Amino acid sequence: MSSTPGSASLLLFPPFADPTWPYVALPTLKGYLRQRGIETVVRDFNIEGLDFLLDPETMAGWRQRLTDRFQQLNRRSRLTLYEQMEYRRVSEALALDRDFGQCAAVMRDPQRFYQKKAYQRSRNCLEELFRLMGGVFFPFRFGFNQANHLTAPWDFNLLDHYIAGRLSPFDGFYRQQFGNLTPPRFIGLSLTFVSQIPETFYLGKLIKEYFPACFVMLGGPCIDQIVRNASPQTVGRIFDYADAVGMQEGEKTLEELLPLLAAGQADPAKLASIPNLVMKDPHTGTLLQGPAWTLDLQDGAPPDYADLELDRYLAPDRLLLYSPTRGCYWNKCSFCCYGFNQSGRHLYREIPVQQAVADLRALQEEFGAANFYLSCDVLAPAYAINLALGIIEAGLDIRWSTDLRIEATYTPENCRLLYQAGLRTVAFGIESGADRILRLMNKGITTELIRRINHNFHQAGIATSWMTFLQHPGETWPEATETIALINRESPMIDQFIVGDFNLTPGSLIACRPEQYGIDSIYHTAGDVFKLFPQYRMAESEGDEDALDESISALSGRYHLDHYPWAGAISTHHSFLYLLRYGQRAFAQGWRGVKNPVKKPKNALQPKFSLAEAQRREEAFMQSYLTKALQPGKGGGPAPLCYAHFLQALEHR
Ligand code: B12
Ligand code: SF4
Repeated sequence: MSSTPGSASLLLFPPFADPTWPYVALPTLKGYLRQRGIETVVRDFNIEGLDFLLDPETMAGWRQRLTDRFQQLNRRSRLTLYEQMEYRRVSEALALDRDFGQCAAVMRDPQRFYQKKAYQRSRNCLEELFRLMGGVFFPFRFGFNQANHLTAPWDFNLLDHYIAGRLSPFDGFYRQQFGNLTPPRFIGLSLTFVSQIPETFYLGKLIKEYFPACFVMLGGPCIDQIVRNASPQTVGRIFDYADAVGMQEGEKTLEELLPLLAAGQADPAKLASIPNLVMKDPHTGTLLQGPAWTLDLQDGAPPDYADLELDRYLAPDRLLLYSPTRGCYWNKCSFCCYGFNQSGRHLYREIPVQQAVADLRALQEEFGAANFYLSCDVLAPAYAINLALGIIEAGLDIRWSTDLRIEATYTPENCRLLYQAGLRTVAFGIESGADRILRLMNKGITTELIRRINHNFHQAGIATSWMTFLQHPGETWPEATETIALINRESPMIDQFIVGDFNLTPGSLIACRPEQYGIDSIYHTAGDVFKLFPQYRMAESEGDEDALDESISALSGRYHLDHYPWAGAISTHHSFLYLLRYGQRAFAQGWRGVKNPVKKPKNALQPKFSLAEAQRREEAFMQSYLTKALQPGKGGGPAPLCYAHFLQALEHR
């Protein structure tokens, strides 16, 4: 047996995630391992699987399923509430007669992508694909940023139901792939986003079914967060789906693990000493965890995208992600989990500028990409300026986008330099327009500084995006209004913005010291075994919610705003391309809305039951159910919401 594993080691990126560019983690791991003589193969099932969903044969199978189910339900004399919920979705899905493959083709077409009407039709059509899937796979819902149940969070009950029932939309695709694969020795699954949870666990089980001897490992920020916050019992159960979990950064873990597996030396005692690796002792069932390890970025290698078909992504041009820094140099904001993170993972680190410039040049030459997204928490201001100088000096002709903090260093002159180096869009965590709230957040910026620095970027020709949110604990209504007023006043210099709502992030300063922020209690729902969605209780502040909503709508109406991954959302590939093509104000005017024509399919089936009535009943039930299901138990215990509770509530209504 050779000491370095060959293509026997696969790194897989599961659906559902952004289909417009390849995510950076697995190419980063591949590049690092390759430099050390360890070969791996990266597969992006997120994008490969999308082609499977769009395949006319898949669609024909789904249409048949929808028709059969519709006829079955339509024959009944009455429907239960749950059946009504499904019936409505199935009926609506049957009415969506589109050529989804053609819609995806528009996204890859260098002319039609930039025609706003064609673009929006294609975007709407792809959203309809997910509505159609909502009928086929009821009660599950999917999107490029979501994969969830109607209402319950993913717990093991729900996951097992999903897996045992072969309910994944990709089931056929996975089986095709695994059926043709030489048994791999190792498969690493990257669980980065919450929206990848069901497919990751599904794949874990399926891999074991096809390749019982294969070592399956999970890694990535989402599974890291789960293992850090969930109970030991929950963590223990993860090993029913995988042999090990890689916490934090995976470079060293795989550098040590893969040669051991290749040499057939995978005994638990050896594996348990591998950095960042967590596994279950096969004899005692206790959890074993290797020492924590963080990458010195000088030892990193550029991401290796060679295994990926870059023109398969839903965009007319190539854009690559590159992470020149890791962590945040500020690390203090109250609501952000990096600020209070006990691990070294979010320690701020930088790839030396000369190395980063050489990496960008190599990526440009090898993969023919001139567009980059610097994918990291933030660049320190001195680093951003030096990187710009390095790019200019090296004569690199690239365009890029990234996140920066508002800092006094970004003078008009420095912003011009950044523009000259190719920076075209920047996203700022502005958070609030009220100085008291910025102080409460430990944000280290003031509204005066925000205005001045944003102005400098905008004037230099760089499109600026503001990320803000309302309802930080302790925020009053007048303070929320100040945020909207600030965006309003500065809007001639703001090219994109978002006004979100506060979400309590596990591991943040607020989550760790809730009493300091006026939070009475933090609890989870019973189904949130992964502890991803903390709920909290605090005294509510009084205010005119409708007036605030109206001012946000009025402000939003002046822009073209959208959600991930579309043009109009912040830091997306599509927005970047539109800003490059149409300039900084590409989204700062409302676009004329485009409605896709409703085409009734031939031989449309006639629903016997009223869909409007089914919707009314569902909404009424959900409202009353959720009001109760989200109430914490006695003494701040979990709220009852979970898959089993939901099914019971339906039965007993
Ligand atoms: C840049 C960034 C973005 C960019 C680009 C995202 C993209 N799709 O390409 C933008 C701004 C668009 C974005 C959007 C979103 N993001 Co974001 N993003 C980040 C950020 C700041 C950096 C990511 C990065 O490039 N890291 C550098 C790479 C090299 O590190 P890595 O991915 O962690 O990989 C390493 C390890 O995790 C590990 N590893 C990874 N996979 C595997 C596999 C194995 C087997 C092993 C052993 C190890 C391993 O090794 C890798 C190398 O060291 C992270 C925060 C962070 N610091 O990680 C959040 C983060 C990834 N985003 C997050 C979220 C929530 C989102 C959104 C869902 C936000 C929203 N509300 O819509 C969207 C989703 C977009 C989508 N559907 O794809 C979460 C994900 C976790 C979660 N709870 O879901 C993070 C972790 C932030 C957080 N703490 O909440 N994001
Ligand atoms: S919100 Fe941004 S600046 Fe603040 S600690 Fe988090 S990453 Fe750093």
